Amino acid sequence: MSNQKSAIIALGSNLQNPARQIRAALVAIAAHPQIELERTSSFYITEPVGYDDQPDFVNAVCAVSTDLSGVDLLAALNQIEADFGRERTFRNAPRTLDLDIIDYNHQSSNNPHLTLPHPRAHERSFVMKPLAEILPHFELGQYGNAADIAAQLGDDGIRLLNEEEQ
Ligand code: PH2
Ligand code: MG
Ligand code: MG
Repeated sequence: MSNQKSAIIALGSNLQNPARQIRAALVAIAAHPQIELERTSSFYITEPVGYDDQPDFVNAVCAVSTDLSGVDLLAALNQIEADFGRERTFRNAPRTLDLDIIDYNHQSSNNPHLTLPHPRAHERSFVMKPLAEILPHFELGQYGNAADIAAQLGDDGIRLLNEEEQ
């Protein structure tokens, strides 16, 4: 592939066997002809943020390279979400699969459809902890490196998925 860009994608699920959804989503991402999966974090069990009355999530982060533009990468991820039966009901609602672009080639964008870096990633340990695991020195926009941001957020409400739970 020519003109490769790097991107960070956060994965989340809290319906219909979340760990299986995340594993299958990684397979779907890797199978896309224009996306190469470079690194994948461990899976984490995380308490819901924003809307509490829903099951815990499984979250993970992956690093990819791609020759897609940011907007085309978003469209590809939205298509995978739809393939996994994602229904969009209300903000922060439970979901079979959520794929969010956290960073695209270290670009900044105010496009309301694709704000870069992701405007809330630095506040969310369920994104920063797995990102710090795979790329501790990753510089997330103006917010500093992943390891420092994750350390500041702490470990409340997040733990590694046990092997028996996979
Ligand atoms: N995603 C949200 C809102 N709240 N909480 C957790 N723990 N994990 C998520 O992936 C998540 C969330 C919106 O996309
Ligand atoms: Mg999200
Ligand atoms: Mg999303």
